Amino acid sequence: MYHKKLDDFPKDFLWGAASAAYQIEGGYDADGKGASVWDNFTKIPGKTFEGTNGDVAVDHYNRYKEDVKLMADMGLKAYRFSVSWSRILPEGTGEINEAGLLFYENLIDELNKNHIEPVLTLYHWDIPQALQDKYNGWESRQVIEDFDTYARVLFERFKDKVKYWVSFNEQNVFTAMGYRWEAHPPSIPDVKKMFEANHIINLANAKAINSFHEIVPDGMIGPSFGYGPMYAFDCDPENVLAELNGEEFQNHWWLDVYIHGKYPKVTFKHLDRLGIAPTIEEGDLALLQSAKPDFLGVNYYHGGTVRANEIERPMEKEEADLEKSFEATDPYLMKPKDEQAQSPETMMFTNVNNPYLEKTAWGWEIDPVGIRIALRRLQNRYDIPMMITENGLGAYDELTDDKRVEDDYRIEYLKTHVEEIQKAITDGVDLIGYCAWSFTDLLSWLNGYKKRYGFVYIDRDEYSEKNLERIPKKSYYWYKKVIETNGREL
Ligand code: BGP
Repeated sequence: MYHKKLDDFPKDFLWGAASAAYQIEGGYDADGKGASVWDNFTKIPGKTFEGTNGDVAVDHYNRYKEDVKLMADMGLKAYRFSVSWSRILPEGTGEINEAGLLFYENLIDELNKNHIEPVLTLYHWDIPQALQDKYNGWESRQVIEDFDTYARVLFERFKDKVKYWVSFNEQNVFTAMGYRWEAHPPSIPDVKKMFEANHIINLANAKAINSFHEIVPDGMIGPSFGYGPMYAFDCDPENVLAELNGEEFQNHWWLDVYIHGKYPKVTFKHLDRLGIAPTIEEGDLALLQSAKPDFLGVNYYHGGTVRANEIERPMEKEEADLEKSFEATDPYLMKPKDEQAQSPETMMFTNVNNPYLEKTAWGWEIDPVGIRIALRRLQNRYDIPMMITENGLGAYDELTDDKRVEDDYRIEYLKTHVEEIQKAITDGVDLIGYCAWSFTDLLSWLNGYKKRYGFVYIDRDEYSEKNLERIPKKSYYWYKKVIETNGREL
């Protein structure tokens, strides 16, 4: 849609920035904190870049006041952060660690005092190690109860201080990274387990949302989903079908459950035929349907381009051979079932390069129009208020001798994305806020400290904590202006 004149951003638009506990806090065992799976995983040789971990991270645990001061000076309207479960319940369940609660309470008070809306994420990937040891974490239904207990502690304590809550961060990412790609804990390559654990997380999400509505009736809660819109490689109908498959398998598989409480039929049937669909017990669907998020958090970095997999269109000879060796040409018979089950998307689509898009230094596509497409598709399908809970550029930054960071590339990235967001709002999308990733530089889960995202440079690297000095980058002053003018000056 072409607009001659764009709408203004809503008057109370939440211009924000985001972070996650493990990536910024440090203080990994301070004041009674228990270990999380990330505390242990990062110590396994070879798992992270140069063996980096979050033991100290950017020391936000000790320097939160200084960080909030920088936010306030910038005029930030919202700050999204996550709570570390094992700071609150060191064993995951049982005894509450008051010192842990107090840390977050002080942070929240500091934010409120400075008129910065806290956006609290309950879970950003750091389940207590104790629960992993006790019953394999997200693989056991016991975790539904335990997560609810943890969430209730926070709801009760902060119900009058925090209005916006995120339940789970990027469930699609942490389940796939943990159970398919061995890149995150628990590092178990088992697709069946991934779908089982994912279903249990859906139930935990639903139960916690219901508890929230009981305890914090005036607040708003929703999951943050890592959404990447799928594009068809071209208008070959086979490729359009592949796009449909990709969108359903990669996105609707989670989003339909969050918003409508049910799994998309085609993907469910596909997974069922491969023997990897989740086990649905009596009462599960009723629970999923009873929980309605108040908004959807959207983390947007890039989408993906797909075309039909060759397997769907066998060559003549292969086809003939197949007919000989199988009674039917059912594609499900082409490979042994358990092999297919390891990569269930093979039959649905294959990822290809998008020739129209440039990439970051880490190979992520840069696609500002994609954020508008994402918002439009989500508005269209789910019709729910949304908040961009992450969006940003990971880049190498250089600190000059006179302590400046001229990150014009980051400004360009954010500016082009915010422009597309404004178009989406003008189209009619209901967007309540935008949280850039991230406020300060922080630990990139697998890429150490050189893949930087922040508005504020942190003087440390993989090899030394140096002095952890905070240095606002050029983008910090750019965003300050954006906020001041409510997006009129980009
Ligand atoms: C998202 C995570 C964030 C953050 C971001 C950038 O998936 O929710 O926690 O890490 O990606 O990722 P990376 O640090 O790998 O570049």
